[in-house]
Amino acid sequence: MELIEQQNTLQKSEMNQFLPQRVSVIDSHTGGEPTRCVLSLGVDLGAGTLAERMKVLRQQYDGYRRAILCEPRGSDVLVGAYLLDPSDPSCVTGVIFFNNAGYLGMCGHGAIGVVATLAYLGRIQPGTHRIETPVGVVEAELHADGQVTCRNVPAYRYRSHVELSVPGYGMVRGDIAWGGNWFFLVEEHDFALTIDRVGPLTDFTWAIRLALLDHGVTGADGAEIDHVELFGEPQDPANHNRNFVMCPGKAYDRSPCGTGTSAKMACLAADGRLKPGEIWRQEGILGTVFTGSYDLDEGAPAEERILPTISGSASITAECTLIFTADDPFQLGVPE
Ligand code: PYC
Repeated sequence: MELIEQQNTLQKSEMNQFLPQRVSVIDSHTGGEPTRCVLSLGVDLGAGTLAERMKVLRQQYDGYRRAILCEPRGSDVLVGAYLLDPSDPSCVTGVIFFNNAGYLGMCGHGAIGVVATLAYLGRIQPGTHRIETPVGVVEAELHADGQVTCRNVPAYRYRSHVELSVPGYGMVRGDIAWGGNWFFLVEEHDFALTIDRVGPLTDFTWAIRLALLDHGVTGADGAEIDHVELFGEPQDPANHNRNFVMCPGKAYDRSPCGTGTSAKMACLAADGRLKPGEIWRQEGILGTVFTGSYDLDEGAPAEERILPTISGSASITAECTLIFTADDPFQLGVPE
């Protein structure tokens, strides 16, 4: 308890000068995975690109992330989506995604949650809308029935059949792919992908994550691979596949994971197992489904050839104001 108090005192002295007392948020879930849209933070991140502003947020205001998402106001599974002015005027909004561990370049379920939230707020109508993220512009179509189709950033497989020695589990083979985040994708394993096996699935995927770090296995340019995705047979024969996705902060994705489905389609495309325009129905661990497909831009460099789209829907679950008071010992969240 002493350590927690010391940490909180430190965080408070860093934060008290700028933490607003009230922050408005709208919560939703996409296929079971929650998104908390932050409507305004009242901080000046400068006038740079979204990537530059994300850097300022991370360097100067990181306490906001913990305060908004972590316990006692939130939980490990929440993904935050900070809505801010886009630098590209053709976009309806900019968004910076974050979670209990840090920041996400893109987030598929989160983008669907953002579109549902903008519709709920009356800021958009059915039609196509552009959303700026730190890793590029995402195009989203809001359909009249509330379904959302997102054209993700380009996806690609970086390496295939990578052998990794995972303590306690032996040799594990997987592909490394980018789908807006970096993924290690594993098809060969002995685990049942069912909700009652979440404990062992978490242990296994987290051991893979640590082994990737220990062995220096990375994405392009030394990027950390912070998502691990397992695949198995779908429970519903109408779907092509089922997944379990471990996120960077050790929470598993309750949805089929939009960026993970994009990374999967990039691997299938590279193996000639999914053709452009063909439908891929990815079932998640709760049985919810994202429908994906991809277009091929033959003339683009290898990393930009596969243009994935993901469809799903989100439900609004709360519209509320977070309150931060100076005498709350956990004003800035429970330290990890
Ligand atoms: O849907 O892309 C996604 C995602 C990433 C992490 C959690 N969900």
